[in-house]
Amino acid sequence: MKNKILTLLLLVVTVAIVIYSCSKSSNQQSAGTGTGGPTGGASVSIQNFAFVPDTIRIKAGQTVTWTNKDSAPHTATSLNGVFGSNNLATNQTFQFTFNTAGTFSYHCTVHPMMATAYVIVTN
Ligand SMILES: [Cu+2]
Repeated sequence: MKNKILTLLLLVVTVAIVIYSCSKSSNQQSAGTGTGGPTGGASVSIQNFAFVPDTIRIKAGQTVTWTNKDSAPHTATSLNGVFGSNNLATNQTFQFTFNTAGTFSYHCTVHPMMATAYVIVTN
């Protein structure tokens, strides 16, 4: 009888440890997916044929870095010619520094069906 209780106790502790370590590792994953670079810029991922996030706000003088997370090529191309990347392969990046305030809309020239995204620059 005492052995049964000890075995049960051991089982409960083991399950508790497994649940704790699982929740701990998922917390670490979500902590790593923040936006905003370390040097006062911002980062945009291009994934699943969308710019994520689709709207970012930065201060004049800050740099935006786009990273293509898809296997398909994409571009980040300003609608009014302010900036434009080449075709970005998987994990390739493109950077542009916005020195003037305004709202800059951009899209992907490879995929016209991809939604337009925005960089909002304030002073
Ligand atoms: Cu694209």
